[in-house]
Amino acid sequence: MKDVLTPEQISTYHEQGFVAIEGFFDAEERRQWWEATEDAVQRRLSALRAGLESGTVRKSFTSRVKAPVLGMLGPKGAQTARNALRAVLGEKRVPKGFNGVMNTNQGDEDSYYARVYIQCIRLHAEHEQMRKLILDPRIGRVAATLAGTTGMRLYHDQALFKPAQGNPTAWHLDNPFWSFHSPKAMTMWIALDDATLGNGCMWYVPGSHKTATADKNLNIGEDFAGLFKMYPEWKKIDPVAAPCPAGSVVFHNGLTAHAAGANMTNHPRRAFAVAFMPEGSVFNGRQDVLSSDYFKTLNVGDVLNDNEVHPLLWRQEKPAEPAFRAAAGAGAAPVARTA
Ligand SMILES: O=C(O)CCC(=O)C(=O)O
Repeated sequence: MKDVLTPEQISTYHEQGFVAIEGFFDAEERRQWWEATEDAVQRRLSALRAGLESGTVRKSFTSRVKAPVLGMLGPKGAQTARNALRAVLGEKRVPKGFNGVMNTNQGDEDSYYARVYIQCIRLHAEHEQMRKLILDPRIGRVAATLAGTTGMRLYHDQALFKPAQGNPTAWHLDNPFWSFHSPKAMTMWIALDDATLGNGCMWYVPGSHKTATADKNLNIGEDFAGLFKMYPEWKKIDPVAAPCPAGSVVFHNGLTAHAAGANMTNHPRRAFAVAFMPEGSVFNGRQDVLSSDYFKTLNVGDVLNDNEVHPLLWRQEKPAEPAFRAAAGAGAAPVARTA
């Protein structure tokens, strides 16, 4: 893993609001990400199919972004679905983040949003190998260093598989959807396949994170460019594409405007996104991806520090007291610790 950042990468991230790192994962790491994600997604979709067939899951759809979109039939239905999920996943325990929604947008596979991408969220909570990959502290350290924070938590994670001939991903911002607001919120988008101009690579409006606000955002739906009605000043900025080979990643600020084109090819464009929350972030009242059980326990202003829901990925050790090389005597340079 290319987990040592250059000063140029850090300054590009702050100036442009995104930075692409080609070959971030080596061939073996890329294989592990690909296999684990594919397995986790297939298990989730099997659980969904089982739920639909047994009638415990209601067929529904929504264009709301990044949200669990399958409503269950009340608490009893949720319990049945938990059991269905346990049966499929062979799990002893269903994680706290699961409250009866299937955490996927495939409830109605013919809906527009279901054809933007197959979205399966919170895979770290139910798939051991995914958990290991996502919670790798080197990733947390890179994210924290780029964002300029002393600690990073996982906000959520999601597979985003744009199907063959899939719809484009409309222009939007990430952080305004989330349950906390922070100018240091961030997403790492991992290309599991080569991401090209033809199959729906990411696009960005450079510098847009500097003028975006938490109260103006657009749901990912059929209005592809509606965000520019809210931020007409961005029409003057040329969007930049970020095509990249499989194994590359793009980090983007949670306030940077981004989109992906349609998949014009006959093959899926598979990606995985990790959403980061700076340590110390507080609840803003939005439920977003939080389970209803957990959501009910929160008050606006609470620090989101439940390790089961938002695992701490990395925290900078307390900077040491200025240390001096013993032998060097007075006037020696302090030994600096950096993130
Ligand atoms: O993969 C896509 O099409 C969109 C990804 C995205 O919007 C994100 O990761 O924030």
